[in-house]
Amino acid sequence: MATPLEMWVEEAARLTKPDQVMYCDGSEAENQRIIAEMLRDADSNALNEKTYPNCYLHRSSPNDVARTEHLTFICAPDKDDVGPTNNWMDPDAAKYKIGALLDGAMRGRTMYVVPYIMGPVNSPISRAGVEVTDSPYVVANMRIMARMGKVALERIGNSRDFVPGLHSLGDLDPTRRYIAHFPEEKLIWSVGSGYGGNALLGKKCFALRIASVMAREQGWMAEHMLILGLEEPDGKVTYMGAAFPSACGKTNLAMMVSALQKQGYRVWTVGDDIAWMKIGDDGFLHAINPEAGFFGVAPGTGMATNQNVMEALHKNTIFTNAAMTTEREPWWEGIGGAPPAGLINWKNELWDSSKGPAAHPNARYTVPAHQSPSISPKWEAPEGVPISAFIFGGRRARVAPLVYEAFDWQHGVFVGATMASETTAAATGNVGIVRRDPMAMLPFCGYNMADYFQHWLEMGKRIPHPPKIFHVNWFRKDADGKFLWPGFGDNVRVLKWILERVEGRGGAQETPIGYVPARNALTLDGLTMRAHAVDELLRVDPEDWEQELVDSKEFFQKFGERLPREIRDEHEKLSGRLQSTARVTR
Ligand code: OXD
Ligand code: MN
Repeated sequence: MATPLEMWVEEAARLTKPDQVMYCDGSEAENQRIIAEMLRDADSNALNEKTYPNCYLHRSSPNDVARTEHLTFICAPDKDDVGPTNNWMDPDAAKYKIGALLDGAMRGRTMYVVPYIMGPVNSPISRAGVEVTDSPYVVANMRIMARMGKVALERIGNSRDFVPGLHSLGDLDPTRRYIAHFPEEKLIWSVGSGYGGNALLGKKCFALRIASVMAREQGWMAEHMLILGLEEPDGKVTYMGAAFPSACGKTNLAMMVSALQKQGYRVWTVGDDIAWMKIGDDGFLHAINPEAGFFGVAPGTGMATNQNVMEALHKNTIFTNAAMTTEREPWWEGIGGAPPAGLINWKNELWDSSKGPAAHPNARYTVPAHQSPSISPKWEAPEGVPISAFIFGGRRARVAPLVYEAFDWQHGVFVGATMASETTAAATGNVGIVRRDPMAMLPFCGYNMADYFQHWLEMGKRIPHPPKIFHVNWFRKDADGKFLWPGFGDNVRVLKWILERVEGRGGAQETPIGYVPARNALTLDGLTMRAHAVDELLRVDPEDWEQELVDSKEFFQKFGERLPREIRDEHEKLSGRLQSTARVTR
């Protein structure tokens, strides 16, 4: 008798009509065959075997270089369940419309069946998925990003306990591109794109959009968060989850070489993008990283900004839309040094400065997580790691101070819900526009965000030892437009203050928006910063915050009556605190 998995694969094959169907076992021999298939495509190259063994460069279609949020849909029967921040399609209408594009889409191609596990193989928090795809590039990436093949097939066995995902490159025409999620069925359909965030279905589609729905139904959390451990001089490690919008430095923070390493503060990486969290028997929220690799933004990454990932990238890595040197090594802006002569840009042309950046601003690397020297010894712990702090953050030239702590969980949920950030190249559209991005989940929440805020509020009541909640902003600028804070390895100074607050130490000063570090509470030795820059970094300007309240109110109005009362209350409380501060200072 066919298993549920086989039956679903047959159904997908009946629709897409591939020439052949190949079940992937995840073995090295199979990987080499898949890579050979990928290289047959003119847009993929093997890199220098000496300096980058087993590394490849893939160039995508120039119209397919980032996530396409306007083509991403949540398909639930009731539009209100999807909410005002998601694109909605009726499930039957979506099946009809996208089904027509998938009909025969794999003719002349192989359908690869990729069973995978999101999370450590033996973790009770992990979940299985099966992606069928006609792209060998996707298979090779999935093998890095998830535990793929035989292990997953064994876990799934005869059960129906997996999230099915059907992916086809289609004809890569953006007018025939859809990334559709069916939360009721826990099903994903993606057609017309080979870009990671649209095509590696375990990542954004399953581990965030579908998992966020499962998490709400089942009482856990699926968040767009890195997970790091901060080690203190006595060897104790405290774990934190941090949510930042795409391309705001999550990977760099998670893999940071600490500026306070000599003083015994070291950062360990558990994950760089996604956290799945459940309440453990000890009353703490326990987090696993559902992924097995890092799909990170390459431009801006160099020895000075992320030494750990640079060391990790020299083997078994797939680069996407990077430039290539005459030595067949990958290159991008920010890797260090001037562009070498003879550079081939991401469009496979001989580069010169008139052609813009040599690497696409959203060029990526896909690298196995265990290759990072910073990988935590606990990164595959089946029980996950206990989380003591949540950190929200964004890219804000103004308004938000370097760091502040929420008064309590409910206020912290409000802080997360009012998060905003300047947009980046990780999604198509304008770059540098401030947009509201609650908990960095705006593009990734699989249901109505008002209900998502409610879920956060409920979780706070259920977690006996909830994480303390903080907000950071590494990107504040002075009047001349220069960054006030050095960022990168120096961000550990902020993590150290957060740790001290978690431990009940750490001086703080109360402001209307929360607690900021007291004067001298941040460890700044070894940093040459102008004295007033620190004051400027921690300044809370009531006028800026009044404006912020106007903007967030406008955003919240979209949710109408569905917005939780607690969020409205926090809004009013903040408004009251700002007004009384203004009265005192006037
Ligand atoms: C990512 C993203 O790729 O958030 O992680 O876009
Ligand atoms: Mn992300």
